Amino acid sequence: MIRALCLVLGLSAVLLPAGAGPAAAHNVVVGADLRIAQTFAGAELTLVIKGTEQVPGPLRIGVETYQAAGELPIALELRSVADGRTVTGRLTAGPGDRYTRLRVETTGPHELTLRAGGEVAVVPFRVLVDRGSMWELLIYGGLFAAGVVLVGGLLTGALSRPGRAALLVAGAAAGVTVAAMVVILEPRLPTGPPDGAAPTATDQQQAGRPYVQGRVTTLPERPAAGEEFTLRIDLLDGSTGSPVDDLTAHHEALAHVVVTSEDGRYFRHVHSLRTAPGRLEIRLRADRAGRYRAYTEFEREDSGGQLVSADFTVGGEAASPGTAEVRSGAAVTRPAVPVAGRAATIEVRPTGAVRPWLGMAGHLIVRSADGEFFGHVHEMSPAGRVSAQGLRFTYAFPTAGRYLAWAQYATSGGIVTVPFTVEVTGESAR
Ligand SMILES: [Cu+2]
Repeated sequence: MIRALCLVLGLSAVLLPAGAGPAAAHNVVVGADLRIAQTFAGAELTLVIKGTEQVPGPLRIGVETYQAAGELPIALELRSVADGRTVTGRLTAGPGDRYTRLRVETTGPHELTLRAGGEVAVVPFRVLVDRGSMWELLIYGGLFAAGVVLVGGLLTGALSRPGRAALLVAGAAAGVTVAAMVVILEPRLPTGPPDGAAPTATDQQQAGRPYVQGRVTTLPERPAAGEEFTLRIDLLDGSTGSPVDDLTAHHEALAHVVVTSEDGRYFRHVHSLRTAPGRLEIRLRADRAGRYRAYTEFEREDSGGQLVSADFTVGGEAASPGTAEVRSGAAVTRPAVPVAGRAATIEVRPTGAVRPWLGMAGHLIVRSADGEFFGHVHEMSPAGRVSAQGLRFTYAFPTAGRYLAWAQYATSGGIVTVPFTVEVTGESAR
């Protein structure tokens, strides 16, 4: 009997760590990493804030480089919103992953400021730590009680009072049973919010937050071909008009910005920097004059994804109208001429080992020839395990016509963009 109890105790000890699962929260998950893509001084980086288990304690902060622009020194400043306490550090982005540690003293809202190449980004996030649930107390409490009663039982047994010893052993068994049940059930039991979590959203917020009005401007107002300019996206709440500053990281970014020229020869998929509450900015350079369209994808907390698109003009010498570059064989569509409204498969053979980027193996960006329609499709194979056929995208083009498409993936050498065009036929053509 006692040997059997010891076995159960041993099993409980083995099961315990598995029971202490991470609690989910918006934007950050306790014990998990926050990953936010940022385009900094022409480099495509992903800022990583490692999940932490202990506060006060060190917070690991790093940058992973997907498209390098040489070595890029970054000054870091971490500020607690609650008490204003600030710590500073340094990182140099470059090939590979670079990490440093900054000490955090409190849980709750923080701001991480990054300064590099004359640009500044302020990333808001929350430091969350699991509070330890009441169920864990039950586990430890049950085991502790069992231990005490068991020792009592052994001593009583040694003093040859078998009746009382049996009673105490039964008590120990009850304690172990409670602990074991909680260990088994714990992943399914309710836990409180982690320490540092945002106040629970109101019912109204949970039903979805108001639509965002995007105001897109360029600085200068009319950029010149070949010169750097800033694309600014101001996000305003559709009902109050105040800045929208509750973007949640989706596909590893606060916002995904795609800029294409009217003819599709210019294509950039970049990750804007948050420069002020509700304000996103990205530096760009367009080499030819003409009309351009910027598509910005983002997601508010407790709300679905949203797309804001806006046109702007780049001045200078008028460029001769061109057509999107088509690399035959780089992308294969099945069927060769997709039918509107029916799923088609697009296969892209990568040039090297694929490295997951923005949380997945590949991205496909699709635009109608006139730019009015914009779609973003994801490769569905598990990260890091791309099939022999290469990257596979499944997509149903909405209407017949000509589409411009760009497949993107990352290798250790950088981000590869494969531009191609797709002619889509109408249902009746079959
Ligand atoms: Cu993106």
